Amino acid sequence: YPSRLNAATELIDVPAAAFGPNSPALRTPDGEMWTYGTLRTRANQVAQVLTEDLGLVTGGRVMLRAPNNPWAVASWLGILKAGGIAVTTMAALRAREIAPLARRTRPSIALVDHRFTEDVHAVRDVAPALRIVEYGGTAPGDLTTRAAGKSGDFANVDTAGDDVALLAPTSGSTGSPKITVHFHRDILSIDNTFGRHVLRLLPDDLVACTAPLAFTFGLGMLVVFPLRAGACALLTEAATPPRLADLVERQGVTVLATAPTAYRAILRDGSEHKLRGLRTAVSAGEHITRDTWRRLHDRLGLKVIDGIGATELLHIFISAAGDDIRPGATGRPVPGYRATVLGPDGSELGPGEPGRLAVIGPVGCRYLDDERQRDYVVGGWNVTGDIFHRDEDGYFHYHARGDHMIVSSGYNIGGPEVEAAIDTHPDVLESAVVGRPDAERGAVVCAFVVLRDGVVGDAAKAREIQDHVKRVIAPYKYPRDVRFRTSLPRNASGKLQRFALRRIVEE
Ligand code: 3SK
Repeated sequence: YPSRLNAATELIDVPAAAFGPNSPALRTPDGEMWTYGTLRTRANQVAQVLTEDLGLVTGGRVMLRAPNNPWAVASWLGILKAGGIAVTTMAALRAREIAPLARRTRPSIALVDHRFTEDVHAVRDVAPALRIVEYGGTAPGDLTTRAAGKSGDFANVDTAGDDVALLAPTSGSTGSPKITVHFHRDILSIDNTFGRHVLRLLPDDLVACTAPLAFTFGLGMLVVFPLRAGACALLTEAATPPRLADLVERQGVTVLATAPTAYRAILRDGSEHKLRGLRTAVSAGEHITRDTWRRLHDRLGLKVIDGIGATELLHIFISAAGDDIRPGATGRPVPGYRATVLGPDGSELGPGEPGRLAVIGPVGCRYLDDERQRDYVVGGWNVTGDIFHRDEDGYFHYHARGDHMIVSSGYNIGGPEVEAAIDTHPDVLESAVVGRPDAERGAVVCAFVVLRDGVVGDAAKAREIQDHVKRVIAPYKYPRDVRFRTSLPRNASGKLQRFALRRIVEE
């Protein structure tokens, strides 16, 4: 990569010129359409608002909080153009989850969809100088009104390829989020590896993805890959499986990227015929079983591209497409990456031996001021928490998640974070959370809860605890299964025996 590089130039300015300013770049299910020219102008206007009105300086951090919609994309590109650093946060997060992110990333500005401002205002005590700018509402100084007053001419800030462009939090298994740091060149790298070699979008493609833009899987699928290919992204704020299959059919989606849960749900309700127009389907976020893969293949002739990625590495690093796919295996290292399997002592294991997956490539893990970097990057390898084995042909096969992370419907849910939320309920003495295997969601959060003396653990109390968790942290993390116990299994030194709980739910 050239030493001076602003990723936004390659993501919108160059494509707008190459594919034509009138080519469709973004669509929404209710008929809104932004061309490449419109997106470039609006991203420029956001950059003008940030630098001229809000005093953003190069390297300044801007928090983004919005569901998937065109202004969220324009905001993200505008931040990059202005030489700022985007701090992406999921719209579903609550104040309690945003506060540690704000404390650690220290944004000076937050660009927030007007429906999600309340929780950002609630973190003012940790970020008193934060300027919150809404969009989409009627508040004075709204981003869209400010943008409309700008010329739309902006010369991108001359950043270096290894200047930071993105701070992407990852929930982690410990409850305290890790914040991954990514450069301008990293953003283009994911397209030059997975995008170009595996996904191979075409300018006529319409791409849909259920992941939020704040999850780098969604950012790649809906922004980076389509824009670099001259394709169009369909931005949906919420698309649950039956609606997702309808959307694919009605909108003429040609490329769908979602978690295996969504494919299983579509197969279960028999709406898979609505996916007939798909040219490509991508499954990531969790492992797709051979059975789900086969059923999609047998009914639709689709060869689903499976992939494993990590926020630490921005996107997918093991995958396969077309005739390279071996059903049941995740795939091989994406061109540009090398992968291996490490044993407990850190030595490389041979074919067939399961161990920790380790990867090396153009994007590497850099945590923001976090000692856990030492556990993730060992001897130059990025050591993921996942257990895999490699076969004789170099294909990688998934076994399990190696840490206390529960992957449910493609969402990574840190067990300790859910426990901490449950424990704030006044009737709860203590709790422990594990993943219970689930045919539809891959796993669901199962909570073992010890109540205070005299409190009755019945269905009403379970619902009360579930509602409480939904208020305290992002609702998708709530325990779908709540089981009451008089005590939790502990060893002699008082350490929780989580494996004993796992054994119960796996029975
Ligand atoms: O596999 C994942 O969880 C992932 C994480 C970040 C980006 C992309 C993917 C597929």
